[in-house]
Amino acid sequence: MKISSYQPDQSGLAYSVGTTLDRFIKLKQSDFPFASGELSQLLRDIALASKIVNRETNRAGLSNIGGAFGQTNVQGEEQQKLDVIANIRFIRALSKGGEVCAIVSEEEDAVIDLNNKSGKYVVAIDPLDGSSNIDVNISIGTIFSIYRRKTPVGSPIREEDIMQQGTEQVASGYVLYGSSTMLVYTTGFGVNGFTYEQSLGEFFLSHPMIKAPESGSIYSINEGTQEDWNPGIKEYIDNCKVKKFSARYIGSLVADFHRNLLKGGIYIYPATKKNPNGKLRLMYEANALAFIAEQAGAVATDGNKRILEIQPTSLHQRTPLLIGSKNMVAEALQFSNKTEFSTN
Ligand code: FDP
Repeated sequence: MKISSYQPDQSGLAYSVGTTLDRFIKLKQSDFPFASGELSQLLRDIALASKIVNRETNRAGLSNIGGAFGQTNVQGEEQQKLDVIANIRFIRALSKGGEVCAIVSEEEDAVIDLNNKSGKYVVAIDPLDGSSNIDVNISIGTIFSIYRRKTPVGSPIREEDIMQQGTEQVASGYVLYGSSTMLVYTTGFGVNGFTYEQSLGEFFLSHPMIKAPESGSIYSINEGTQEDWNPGIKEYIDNCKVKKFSARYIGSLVADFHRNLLKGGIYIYPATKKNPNGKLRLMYEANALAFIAEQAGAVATDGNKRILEIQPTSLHQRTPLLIGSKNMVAEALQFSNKTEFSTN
């Protein structure tokens, strides 16, 4: 019997499809000194649910799942059918996996206790962000944060398991359902992005070790609300215009954040008269993106404080958010610090 050792193909006829998310997660499991594979499985559960949500969003115009659901969520916002579907899909995936004990979701008033005796992790999730863009074929996203519970595994869930600062996240990420679908995540060892290959049904590593440019020339803010901003923010944006920066605002946080992360830019959702504490939610929007931003060399603040160090006091707490390239956020703060932001 002849045995020859494996030689990678040199013909160039069959290009390599690259590293799948599953393989990458497995390779990186050893980054955690006491990893037993649960966090890896949890990330895979999220990826699976995101593939299903991707399928639903892709055919939303064809099936009867577009439009409003006819109910409002806890923040009084009208729920879209796809908001509800995504919420069900993610909660189902997380409850079946066995790694999660509790879930905080934008679509749920209360913490969901999964009554899972072996679950070590708490997940905070915005199942479908940017939902006002669903019906008009514009990018939307999913945002998630993962925490390790503080109290012993198997004991009843307590407030301290849920109300953790962003610095305690063990992983966070987002899925962008855009011109291509991407999953970007961090476990505190850099940020990696994966693009979904529809025909193979797999995410492949496409953006290894993302680094945010330190400066940029894109600013993203809803300028329609400018009469309600503090004067410092208005001055900063006026200054962006003097510098002939580009205004880019999709109105889907994930999409606006992702573009600025790759190209260099700043996203601002300030305190306004209508939303004196900002509009975005600390626990399942700002914290997750702040962790990613910092891991990529960018920064995130509420105007006074690092986002990751804000102590949450309620599940659906809002926060002003300035996030993006280091130098741009620093400059925005110089302008905005002339007046105060509110954080509670
Ligand atoms: P949406 O209300 O459509 O879900 O998370 C809230 C969010 O979208 C962000 O994705 C988006 O950046 C922002 O609100 C848009 O708010 P405005 O319409 O006030 O600009």
